[in-house]
Amino acid sequence: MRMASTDIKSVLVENRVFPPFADIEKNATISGMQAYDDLVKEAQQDPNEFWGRLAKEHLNWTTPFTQVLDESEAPFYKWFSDGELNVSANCLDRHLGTPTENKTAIIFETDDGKVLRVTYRELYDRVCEFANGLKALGYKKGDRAIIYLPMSIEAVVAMQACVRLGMIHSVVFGGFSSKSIHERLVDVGASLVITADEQMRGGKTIALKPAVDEAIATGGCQAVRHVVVYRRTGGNVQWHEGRDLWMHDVCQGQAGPCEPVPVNAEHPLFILYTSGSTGKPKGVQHASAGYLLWASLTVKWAFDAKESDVYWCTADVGWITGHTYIVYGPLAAGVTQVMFEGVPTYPNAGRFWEMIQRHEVSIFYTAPTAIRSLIKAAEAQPECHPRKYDLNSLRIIGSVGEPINPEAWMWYFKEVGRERCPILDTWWQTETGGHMITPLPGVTPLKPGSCTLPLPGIEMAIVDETGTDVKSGTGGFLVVKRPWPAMIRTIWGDPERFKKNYFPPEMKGYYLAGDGAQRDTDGYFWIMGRVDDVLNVSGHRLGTMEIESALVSHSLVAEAAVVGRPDDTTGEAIVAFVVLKRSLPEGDEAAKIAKELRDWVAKEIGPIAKPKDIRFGENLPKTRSGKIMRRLLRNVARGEEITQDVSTLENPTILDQLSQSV
Ligand code: 6R9
Repeated sequence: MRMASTDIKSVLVENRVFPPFADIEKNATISGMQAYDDLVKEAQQDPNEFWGRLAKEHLNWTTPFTQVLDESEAPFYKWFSDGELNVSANCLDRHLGTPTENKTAIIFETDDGKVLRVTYRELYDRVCEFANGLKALGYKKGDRAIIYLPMSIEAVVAMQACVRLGMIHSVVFGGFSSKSIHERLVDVGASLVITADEQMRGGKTIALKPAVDEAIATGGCQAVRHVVVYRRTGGNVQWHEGRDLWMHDVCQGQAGPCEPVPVNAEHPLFILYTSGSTGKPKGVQHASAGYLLWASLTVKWAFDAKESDVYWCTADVGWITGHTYIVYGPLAAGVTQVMFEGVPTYPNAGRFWEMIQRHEVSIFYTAPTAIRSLIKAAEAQPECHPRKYDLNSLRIIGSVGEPINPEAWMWYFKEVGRERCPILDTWWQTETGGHMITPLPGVTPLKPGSCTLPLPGIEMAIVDETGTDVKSGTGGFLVVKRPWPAMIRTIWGDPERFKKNYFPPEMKGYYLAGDGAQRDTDGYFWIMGRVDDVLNVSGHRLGTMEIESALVSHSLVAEAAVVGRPDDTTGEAIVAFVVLKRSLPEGDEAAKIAKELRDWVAKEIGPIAKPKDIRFGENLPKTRSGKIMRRLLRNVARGEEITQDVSTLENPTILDQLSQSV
């Protein structure tokens, strides 16, 4: 593991503090520092009592639990494990017969600006209809479904319908390639795939079904019985009779209630793949009750969601943020939310602000990468500047996915939040299920660039390589000292990797997050970025090893090393150092091969994994034992002066070669 020590200088000299706004504090669910401290104390004094109380208050159980936390097989923790419930019933059925029943659940805006609305009642009806259809096809509790859908009400319906039957879904982001779908299909042993003909993004049509067809044709997917296709555009698709079914045909004649299947609290709710430092992406497995408890609780605590709020999370349902903060948390909390099919820059870079104005959004949650690109766009096209729009409806604005630099934070605060909306810089991960460190709008004084303080019940710490707490102001590894209900349960099919990765022996039983962090004298957390070989490009997690394996699987490539380089817009950019099996290419030839390799990576993993910069060399810098000197390559990628000893290099001229961009 490496400690990231760069890129944080600007945040460490940050000393502005913004106290909570009185109007927000007055009405907040958790109001005032005393209320926060009381909850923190309650959780510390008796965690079982604390979590047990919340699980009773916020979830509907078909069989109540009698035990809160079971540590007998740590780190395979179990929560509420003799209780039973259904997650879909906790998102939909619970609102029937209440005023929420006829409230709008989702305001869906298409890429080309059409607006569709469903109430909680209508969403319930649609989920039941589709779940009945799946049941009629023989799907049942425990079966796995791969979902490869665009942002749509149908995506929510598909996920909720699976969960209603006790099925386990694994959503694959629409930007991933057929190869990525194939890996996940085989790994989860899916018997069902739910996809669409095509998706619409930024005025363009992008086919989805061919990637599924290709993935299944690759082989090893005998378990797949059906491919259910949502007709989004009506574009041409190849049809496999007997296997492929239209979603509307599956729903045909299936109207009426569908009994939610009660499952054990620990029943896997979903598997979501994320990149790790080694090998293939890992299937993060979440459990039903603990995850949903935290999803709905953090919507109430952190977003302070109220009856009258219009909430909008701009993430895609293919990522954890879309799972927790679109599909599960807001529905369980009965919130009205906006959901968006398209991209922030179409038809122009004012789209987000225009949508906030149109739908009177009061809680807005997006990623630093989007903010940074919209800052640039606003400079280039003044008509798209947020100041041109009426953003008075906003009350709370949030950020997730990567560190938000103080400059971007200030712009977001001033230009979008108009200096009257708190920014929630929420730190969390696919593995944590929901927010872990975040300001609370009615409690926490804000410091630009800091995610501030842990939520009540979450025991965060920063430790050294022996698992010992470090002093404030010293960098170290971010860990969670006590289990929490929404934590990852295991890596699907690989419990050993789960233990090794997240609970290494030197960490004394703490959960190791994989991020470096520091705490200041107020106890505020400052995240410094990953300490493993995981890159964060536009908020997307990518393993350097994954990209390297994709590169070396190309017939021209002998060896490849991938590192990250800071980037103004995407946070980090991918730089690939490549040794070809042939002689060193030059000029047009080098450019041609670089393009071919970029397209190759897009095909192997997905366009998000395309290296921004490819550098060719006759060799890579290696230690005497043959290890690639990644730290040196990181310096080269950043164009930094090389200060370390390179005398052991066989051929120092390769550093000059590798400094040249194609
Ligand atoms: C929710 C999500 C997790 C990694 C995490 C960290 C980075 C997320 C952050 C942040 C600084 C924040 N990260 N939120 N870094 N400040 N507010 O993004 O999950 O895709 O699993 O990524 O993202 O490095 O370890 P995931």
